[in-house]
Amino acid sequence: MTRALPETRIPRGLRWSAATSAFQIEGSRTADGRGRSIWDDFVDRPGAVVDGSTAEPACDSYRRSEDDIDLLAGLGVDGYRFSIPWVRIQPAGAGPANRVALDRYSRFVDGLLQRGIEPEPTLYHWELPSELEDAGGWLNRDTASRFADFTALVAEGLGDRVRRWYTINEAAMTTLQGYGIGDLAPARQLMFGALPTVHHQLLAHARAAAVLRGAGAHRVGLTNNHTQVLPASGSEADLAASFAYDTLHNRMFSEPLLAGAYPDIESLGLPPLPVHDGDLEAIAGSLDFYGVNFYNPTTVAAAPDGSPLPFELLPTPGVPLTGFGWPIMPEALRDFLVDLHRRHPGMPPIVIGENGASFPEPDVAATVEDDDRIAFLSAHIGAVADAVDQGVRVEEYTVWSLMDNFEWADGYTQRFGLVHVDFDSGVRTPKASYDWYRRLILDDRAAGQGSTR
Ligand code: GBH
Repeated sequence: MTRALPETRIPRGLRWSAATSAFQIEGSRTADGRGRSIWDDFVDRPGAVVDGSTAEPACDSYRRSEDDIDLLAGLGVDGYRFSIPWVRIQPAGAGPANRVALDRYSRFVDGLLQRGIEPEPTLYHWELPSELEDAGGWLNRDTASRFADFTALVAEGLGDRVRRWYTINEAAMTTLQGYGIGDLAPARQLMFGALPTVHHQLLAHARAAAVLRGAGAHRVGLTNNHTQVLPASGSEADLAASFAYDTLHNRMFSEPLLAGAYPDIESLGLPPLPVHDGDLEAIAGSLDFYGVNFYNPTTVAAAPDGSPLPFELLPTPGVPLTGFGWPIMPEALRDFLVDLHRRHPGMPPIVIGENGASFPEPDVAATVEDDDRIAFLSAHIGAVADAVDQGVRVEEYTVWSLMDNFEWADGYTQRFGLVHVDFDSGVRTPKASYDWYRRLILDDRAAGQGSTR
């Protein structure tokens, strides 16, 4: 059978990776003394997850990690972005390391290295220990210090072999959806009362980065979720609303890292962030790479009268949608990267920490032919190539996700994987996109032979 695959413009010289996060794939939520996190509390609350699923056993990856390594080796990626849950290492968020769990990740790191895959752990992919949430969670400045303690334990156990680290995944989602609106854990609805969590997460990142550097890490970064904001019209009201949304979703998280200061959120009528002397200096100098997780653009209009928010989010007109209903617009990724680089010309190299899409997949036979995912990834990799042509420095591209997994409040209803997972049997079946990505990586290596990477 011949299938027409899209021509992909490949940005040369990049590292190619795939990503997952622990809660979304591991299962075994009580194994080896694992403690409880805000996501255990979330999924155990009836009605919180749309399909009633509980991330158990998910992909069963805590036990099937050899299968995952085989898949990664077959794919031929340079690196694997996975996460190490705080509650497996410090079940109650403080105290000595749980050796059994730390040894398990140590063996996993060795397994990756033996197959030539660079381990790229994330230290916070949303699994805050429940005890720390009870003490205020990310509203509490002390959580940043606790995170540095946890980081020190992991660095002690793995720092001799792990060179690349991600600290915090998508602080914006935790602030806006976790503490602001409440559709992700810890499901609080504080609206703008959530804002201190921005600063405490960035501070946690900075403290962890210092610990990792002390332990000999070569590349330390974090990854932010970004969206390209598209004003619904050129009206002054829509432009002002777009500026407010861009500030809250993007710039509040990027500028302290890239410019050493928060944007002026007081001018939007918001309270100042709880910044102490020295914090901004620590945050600004903390990155070897800047992670961008990109899924879609966001169309923004002025808020209707009486709205509690200074903007309204609208569907993006004239573009196709993913299975999740997210607008597909690859050029928005190019424009985002070019704008960011133009505003911060001296910024560290960018890593695309996540990019991908869910599409409806009724059964295995149908799922393996996922041309829609291939088209999505191909167009977004092309958009990265366009940005690189315009002078943006990008060093790595990461597909979300290696395999179908537990999509948070959406349970098993959204499949993002290059590999199909049967959540009853645990069986993994590579999709067409897996083979496509494998060949893209091979092509790029062949094209780059003789040059230094
Ligand atoms: C990431 O979050 C997470 O890091 C990862 O764990 C998760 O599995 C993955 O992405 C897929 O969701 O309604 O059209 O305005 C993604 C953050 C926030 C990106 C919501 C898309 C809404 C699009 N997402 N956003 S739309």
